[in-house]
Amino acid sequence: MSMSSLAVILSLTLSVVAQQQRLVGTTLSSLANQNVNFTHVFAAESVLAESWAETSWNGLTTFARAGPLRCFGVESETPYDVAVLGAPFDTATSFRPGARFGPNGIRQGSRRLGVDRINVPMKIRVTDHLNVVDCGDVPMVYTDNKVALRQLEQANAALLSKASLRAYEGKSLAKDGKFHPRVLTLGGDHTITLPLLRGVAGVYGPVSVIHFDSHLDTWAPKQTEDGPWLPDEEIPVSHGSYFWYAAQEGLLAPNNSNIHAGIRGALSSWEDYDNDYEVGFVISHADELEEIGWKGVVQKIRETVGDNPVYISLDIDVIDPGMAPATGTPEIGGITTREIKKILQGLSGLKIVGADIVEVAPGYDTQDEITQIAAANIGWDILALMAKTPVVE
Ligand SMILES: *[C@@H]1O[C@H](CO)[C@@H](O)[C@H](O)[C@H]1NC(C)=O
Ligand SMILES: *[C@@H]1O[C@H](CO)[C@@H](O)[C@H](O)[C@H]1NC(C)=O
Ligand SMILES: [Mn+2]
Repeated sequence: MSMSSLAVILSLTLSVVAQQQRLVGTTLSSLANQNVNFTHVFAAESVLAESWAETSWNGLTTFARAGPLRCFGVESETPYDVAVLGAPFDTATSFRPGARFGPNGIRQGSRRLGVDRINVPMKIRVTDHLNVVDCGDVPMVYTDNKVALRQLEQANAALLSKASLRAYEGKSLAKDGKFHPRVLTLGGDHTITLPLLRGVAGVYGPVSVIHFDSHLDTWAPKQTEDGPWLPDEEIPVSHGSYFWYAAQEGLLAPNNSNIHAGIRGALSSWEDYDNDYEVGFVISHADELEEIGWKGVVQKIRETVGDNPVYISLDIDVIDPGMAPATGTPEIGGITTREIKKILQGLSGLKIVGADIVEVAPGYDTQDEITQIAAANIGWDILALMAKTPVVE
């Protein structure tokens, strides 16, 4: 085909398109009510009121379209059952940073989910059982980790100290016998789990932790590895040592009733395993999934935590980097998103007092948001677990 005939076809095509656009424009503007009053159309009593925030890309972006709430501000008196809380903190990571953008990345990944939609494998609709709100992100300073972690600790404690919207038959697991909201925190690097555990332990006493991760995170702070630091300098908590501090503070349930699942990171020394046991954990390695399957992992987890109150902490690097590349310290040989869903389904009936999803660093994600979508769906499944089982003795 010659260049000139190509040009003719192109100009004809363009003029047809332009004509169609004019037609469509005319039809729409002649049909549309030019004076739509949005306040009226979306008023509380209107059938459209709910849909303002409940389609996938309209309204405010919250976690799985949970209602946005200014939990620390003018709406702090409004009761709820679960608060989703962002912890935008990444200044204690050992390798690539970026998890401060994790909370909004996970929210973005959750836009096709809904707390009011049926989770088919879990056989539940969260909003039939729980009122979930999204509190937005806690302000955490970027210049002083101690202050930042204290900010999160106080914000989390403020949420946990309230009474939840719903109360249940039977005795609450909380030390004060009352029913409190549960918090699902979106990280942030893994260091945030320390202040969060202080919160749940304050309400329930020591908790059994189910820790999904490719790394142990129970290492004692070391001058050589966490820095290097100069002699005599205080070594601050990092995303590899927060469980060591949690054990020192008595936040973890005793008798090795805490478990890591998905472990596969390299060690500096075989003694790391002795240290890990002393901190209070048992281990399910990623590669044993091949032999024992997801059912075997579930059995090991359930035997470990028994009937204790449970805190779930999930580092997105537990998932294989092929399915979740956007994280600070990726490790190959991870578990699949299908496996994590089966394992979470197997935890049905456990008394989940709180949870976090951490180490999502959206800057390293693919354009299709694969990691953020994986993290969001995991959060949605954890909400389903919370909906299934109230925190009752
Ligand atoms: C729009 O609707 C609201 C709520 O019904 C009403 O209060 C308001 O007066 C309306 N505004 C106009 C310009 O009609
Ligand atoms: C821990 O184990 C010891 C020894 O088996 C036992 O005496 C103790 O009651 C256990 N503690 C808890 C909280 O289960
Ligand atoms: Mn990790």
